[in-house]
Amino acid sequence: MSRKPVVLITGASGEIGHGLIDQLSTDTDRAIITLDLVPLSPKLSPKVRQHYVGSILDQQLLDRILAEYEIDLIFHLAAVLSTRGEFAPVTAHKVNVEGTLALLEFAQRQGESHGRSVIFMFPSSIAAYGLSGPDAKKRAGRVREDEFNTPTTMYGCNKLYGELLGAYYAGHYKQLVLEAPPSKVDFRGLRFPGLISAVTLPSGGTSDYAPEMIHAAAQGKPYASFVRPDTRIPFMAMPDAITALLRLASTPAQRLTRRTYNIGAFAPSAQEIMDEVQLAFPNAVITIKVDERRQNIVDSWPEDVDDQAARTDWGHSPKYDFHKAFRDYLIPTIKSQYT
Ligand code: AKB
Repeated sequence: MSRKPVVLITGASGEIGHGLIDQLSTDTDRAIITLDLVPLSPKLSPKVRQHYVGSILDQQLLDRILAEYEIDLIFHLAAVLSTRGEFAPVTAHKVNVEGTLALLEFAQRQGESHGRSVIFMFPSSIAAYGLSGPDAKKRAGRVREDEFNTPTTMYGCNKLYGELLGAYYAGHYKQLVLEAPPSKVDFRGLRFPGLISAVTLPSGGTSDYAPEMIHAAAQGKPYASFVRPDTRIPFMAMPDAITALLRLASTPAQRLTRRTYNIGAFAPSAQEIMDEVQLAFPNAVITIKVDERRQNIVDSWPEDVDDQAARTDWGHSPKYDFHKAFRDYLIPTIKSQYT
């Protein structure tokens, strides 16, 4: 039992969780507690105070955590991604919407119990956008947060609604109830581009062609890209995604002009990614086998995002551009991992 402030990470065993736990555990003042459907990897376990194996939809489990810990920062990473969500839309809605609602309510109750605001970090996605196809995408160029909010995937709809729910809890919670407790949720969302990690592979996403191509080449396995070579969406190296989460979480609330921010880094075409992978792994066998349905999803996401608000308000400044991400992070780390 601890009454010291702790950080809660849901979906901790996923891609972002790995990097986030590594980084957060270097801050010895704040213990980490985690929640996931599966146990944490042996490498991560020693870095957290307590790991709960269970579902974010398990109210009894959330009540137990509420009673045992004083939480003032939540990274709500648990989600069903865009490809998997199309095969199981009701499950995706349960996890992505009902799970987020349960966690927002949990944050409000935590805040009421200790009297301080709970910072609620929510990874949203470029899937919150919906453009009508490659031509519209080309015309739109770098999109701003409030444009084209007409997603076509269950995951995108869920993320966009998650942003709205967060803004509701932060700004209008029980607005008609006289003497209702004030909002205790300080909601902060980040619309992530496709993320590429050198140490883990994503599962169930539609931006997965980039990380899959790189990891396959490093292992000497052939890879068939499921998108056309001219497909372009924004990507980011995982260390920059972790930095962005931590930087936004630690920015004083009065500096923030939005609840959810775009963040970008680089926006290569699939062909440019293939060329870079081929350069690093000359024997790589990469072919194209377009999956029209997944292609349609990627074609509805923007070519790039306008992240000026994030740069101005809290200093978003990715360390890795496209070439640096490959040469200084992805290729050396992946090579050492597979050899
Ligand atoms: C996905 O492809 O579902 C995610 C995303 C872009 O949010 N990686």
